[in-house]
Amino acid sequence: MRLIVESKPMADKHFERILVTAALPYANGPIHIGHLAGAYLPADLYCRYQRLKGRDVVFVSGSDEYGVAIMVRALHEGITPKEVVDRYHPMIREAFEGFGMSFDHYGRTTSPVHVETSQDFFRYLAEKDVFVLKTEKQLYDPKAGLFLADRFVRGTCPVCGYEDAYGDQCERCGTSLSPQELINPRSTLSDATPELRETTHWYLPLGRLQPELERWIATHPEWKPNVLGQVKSWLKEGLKDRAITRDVPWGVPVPRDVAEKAGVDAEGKVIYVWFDAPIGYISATKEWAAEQGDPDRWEKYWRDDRSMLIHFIGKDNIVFHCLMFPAMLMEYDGFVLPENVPANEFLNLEGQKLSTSRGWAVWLHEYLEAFPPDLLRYSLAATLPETKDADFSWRDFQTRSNSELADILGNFVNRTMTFAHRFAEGKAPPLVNPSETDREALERLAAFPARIGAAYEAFRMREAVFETMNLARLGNKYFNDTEPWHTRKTDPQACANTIHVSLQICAALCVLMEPVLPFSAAKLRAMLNLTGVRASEPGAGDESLRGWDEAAGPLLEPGHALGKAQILFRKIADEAIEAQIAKLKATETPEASEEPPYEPLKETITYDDFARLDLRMGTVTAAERLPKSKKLLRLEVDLGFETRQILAGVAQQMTPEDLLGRRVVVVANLAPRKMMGLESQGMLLMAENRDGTLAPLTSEGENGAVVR
Ligand code: B3M
Ligand code: ZN
Repeated sequence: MRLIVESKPMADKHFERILVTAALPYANGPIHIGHLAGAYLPADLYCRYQRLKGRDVVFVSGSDEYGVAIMVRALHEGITPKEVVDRYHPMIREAFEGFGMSFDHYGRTTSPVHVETSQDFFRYLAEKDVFVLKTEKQLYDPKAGLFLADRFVRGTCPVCGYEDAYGDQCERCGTSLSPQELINPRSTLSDATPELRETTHWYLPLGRLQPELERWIATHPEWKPNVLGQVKSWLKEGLKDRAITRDVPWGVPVPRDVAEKAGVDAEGKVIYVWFDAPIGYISATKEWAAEQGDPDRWEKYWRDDRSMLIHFIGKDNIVFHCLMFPAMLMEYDGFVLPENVPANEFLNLEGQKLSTSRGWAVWLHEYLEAFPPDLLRYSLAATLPETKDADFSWRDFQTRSNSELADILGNFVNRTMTFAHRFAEGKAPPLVNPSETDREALERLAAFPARIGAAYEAFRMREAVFETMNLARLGNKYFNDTEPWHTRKTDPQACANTIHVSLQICAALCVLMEPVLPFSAAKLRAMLNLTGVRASEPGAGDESLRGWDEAAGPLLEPGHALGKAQILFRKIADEAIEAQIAKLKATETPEASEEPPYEPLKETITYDDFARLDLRMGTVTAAERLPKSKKLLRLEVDLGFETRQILAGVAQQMTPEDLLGRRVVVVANLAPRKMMGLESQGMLLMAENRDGTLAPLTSEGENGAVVR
């Protein structure tokens, strides 16, 4: 099969097959509507459309199972990274299935094929001398015995002073940082102050590759402006070499032979997740080919320039798919480069940013318990964040479902089926002496496949969906204009013609709505008893069948017997929507659902170590702020046998009144220390909660009593 892509920008290129990828979601949690709207739904719409066109499409994705995101989740839950991905990978895969994501293969990056493929890729580029080795000082946690990846260091942002900035970015002011820039850095693993240690890593020399990347990007002026905008700003800033290995215990190991040749100890070194993850697209294609019983077939999609590669991603992944991965592919000769990267912007929910940690999300597996998948597919597809951020709201979802799917599309199909069964014996009547209105309706119908198709080809999914609904609108208008409820009595042939034309519109709709509404299309297919038509599922692209283009002409022969009528879309009641809104509000947790970690235990001590402390009961008899100090309170504590002056560093958490009169435990044999010109003669014991608040240790014991 030879396919010629009709959309303008690609008019001069001839492709024979299409390889579509959708970003690999991190297997560190379930997925939500934001994921769907960013990459998966548009990719699925595109693939289903292309399959209906009869084109050779392979659609791959998979779970991204390495990287710090997974390690953080594992630490959080107190399980191993492997346990994390084994929990979430099946969950994600099932949610995708439930939404009809028509992957030809959905893989995972812990698969042996993937590990080998990424190691081979790394090895090939290493042997070609593409990489640069650099030995540098990096932050190391001496307590945990680990080099600290960006996310494992927190400290004060040098730009805005936020005390909890990550090593790679300050979440308050958005500045991107390197861990060394943080003030007072600390390890989130152990709270230790990281030290600088030498380590050697492989770098992808993006700086050197920039001119080649620029030349290639210049050949794609047709890319979406939001994508080109980001790419150009990265290029303008000048690409920096990127480390593509890490010292962490979770990832694809750096191949030993490569390390040996370079004279580097491979122990504990893994390939950076953003190097291996996009290779996951290749591994998934390999696994797919093997499943097809044709293991070499993946090369046709990756290493033949008649193959068109399209990456569907969210906007936060642009630099990796438009610059870094293409650079890798360029250096590994013979690979195709992406023909387009139609990245989407972000989806908000009820006017607020989606946030996993705050519970502000609609989880796909939960949605599926309440509503059919097609309703969300439609609602999201109609409002995709294609050029700017978009908002999903439950009310809008209800309106789209009720006023568009049920009232326009469902209603048109329902009227047509009812008339056909009641007044045409459940068959498609022949068209005899069609009126001007009949002919015009058929002519206008004929234009739809090309019009909707052009929108899909140009990645304008919203427009494609809008045009699809316009065909149902056309159907309703035609039905109203021809008034078959009158002609049924006055002019039976005119009524039969209305039924004929309406059924042809239903059949065309059945094909044309399938990308966005695959489950309902299958229902409609059964209702119409429509056979001999291609499906949009993987492997269903039989060329001898009728498909997208044939939807322009009549799909139903006169005399064709219809199936039973069913309801396509049920209306959503207000209560069902209110329940969703209430649920969202209820699960919304305050900002810090990312709960502060428990402090790790200190090393074991003997009883003798403990017995060296002299702890005594005392009563706070005076407490005051020190005018020049933000942190210190000056206390007087009565120990029974004497009174001590103690400077306590608690002024940010407590007022003098909080402590005055309290019975407290004092470390009585702590060496005195001068602070702000005053001597502190001991220390109060306090419990420090994980949120940083303090509670003094107290007891009923008399002043001077020994605590042991
Ligand atoms: N897992 C990041 C993300 O989920 C990453 C994408 C990989 S695509 C090769 O946004
Ligand atoms: Zn900041």
